[in-house]
Amino acid sequence: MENFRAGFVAIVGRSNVGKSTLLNSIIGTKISIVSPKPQTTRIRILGVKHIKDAQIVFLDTPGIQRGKDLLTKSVVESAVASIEDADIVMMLIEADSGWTNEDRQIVQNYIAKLKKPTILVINKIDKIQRDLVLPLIDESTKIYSFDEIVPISALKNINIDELINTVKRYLPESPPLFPEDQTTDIPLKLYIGEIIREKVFFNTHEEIPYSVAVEVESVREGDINKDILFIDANLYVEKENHKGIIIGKKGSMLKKVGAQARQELELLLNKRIVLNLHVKVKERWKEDLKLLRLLGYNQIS
Ligand SMILES: Nc1nc2c(ncn2[C@@H]2O[C@H](COP(=O)(O)OP(=O)(O)OP(=O)(O)O)[C@@H](O)[C@H]2O)c(=O)[nH]1
Ligand SMILES: [Mg+2]
Repeated sequence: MENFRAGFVAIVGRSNVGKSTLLNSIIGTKISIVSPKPQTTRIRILGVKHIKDAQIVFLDTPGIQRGKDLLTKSVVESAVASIEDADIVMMLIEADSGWTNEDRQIVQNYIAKLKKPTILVINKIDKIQRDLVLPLIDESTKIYSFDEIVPISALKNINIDELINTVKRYLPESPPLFPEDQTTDIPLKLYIGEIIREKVFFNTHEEIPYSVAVEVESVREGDINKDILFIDANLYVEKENHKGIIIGKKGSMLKKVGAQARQELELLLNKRIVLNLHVKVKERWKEDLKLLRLLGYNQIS
């Protein structure tokens, strides 16, 4: 194990810059859910990249945001804890929007203080003209003394290997931290809940996706056919009228969410899935510490 390198890399940045897309692209499988809406990720998601002579443990974090409810605070706390735990910080910005005030504040409030090796990743370069990349790199060097700046497209898989090799150079010498066959640490129930939540994010709008939390109550193999998984999940919403929207006309919305989740889970888990979704109103679930812990949203205290 001489010369082996291993360490933690926190993937941070404001909402919607493509952190989860990048994690999935690096690991090569869907570990973290993705959506076009901000504030998709609510928990720290770990993905292990095994490469020659090294192991990189990536921590996908929720977008850093402002908010008063306990959910938002817990979510941001988990992002900050990941930054603090990490050996290396990988900050993402979006090429098309360039540096926003929010991005600058993240540098100021969370990154500059820590003095850890920090790699700036300029994501979504597929959305801008090539000749705009260099000026953006130039601007970035004036904002903070990043150790490296790597332009990529997480969605189109551009420059991902270059990014991995760059990260590798900053890893400390260490024996492997995870067994060779492990790529994540997310418990199955939480993973299934995330996939269901992703379908809610895709199909609902305005405040509805943010009103929903998913609790997977049970996952059971068939007694005779072990290739079938029976899954029961609760969708908690904040208000009675949200319940109506999630269920939809004659149950159409719930059917759509259920069918999409089932299809994807069948592919991801390579099993046949029987999925039962139940919608329940739980006012102020975002303030319910016990429930937040049960849902995996409070990973700190
Ligand atoms: N064109 C383009 N779109 C991208 C790229 N990377 C991510 N996206 C899109 O950006 C949106 C947000 O992606 P996510 O990966 O969910 O972003 P995130 O930073 O994890 O967002 P939060 O979890 O809400 O903080 C999705 O619609 C992605 O498909 C990219 O390289 N190019
Ligand atoms: Mg995310």
